[in-house]
Amino acid sequence: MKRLLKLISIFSFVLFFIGCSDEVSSEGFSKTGKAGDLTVTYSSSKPLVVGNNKIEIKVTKNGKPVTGAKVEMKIYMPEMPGMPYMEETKIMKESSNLYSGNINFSMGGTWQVKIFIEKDGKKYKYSSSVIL
Ligand SMILES: [Cu+2]
Repeated sequence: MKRLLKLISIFSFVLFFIGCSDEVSSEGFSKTGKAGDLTVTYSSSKPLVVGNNKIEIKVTKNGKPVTGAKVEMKIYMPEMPGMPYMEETKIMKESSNLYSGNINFSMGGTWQVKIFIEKDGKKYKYSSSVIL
């Protein structure tokens, strides 16, 4: 019994530290993935919150920034019991190799994220998700 208590206290101690280090590293937010042969990174200088978030999207091809593209970010949450389907779509504004805009996550939970990119008549889609 004593041993079990000791194990539990060590375990909660470790959890406490995992929790703390997570907070320290979540200074900002950033996720990267592929959309065809493009690399897409969407990020925020602050952790994502329920409400408004300034999102910056970087699009590169072979390490070089892709400029002059049409970049659209869509977030949505499927319908749930007692909660309707929610969606927001924003056309991101281009400036100094970044595409940015405000995204409003209207509630906590898992949001699906789609980033649509149109460049030289070609269409790309990056799929991701975030948990708030
Ligand atoms: Cu919801």
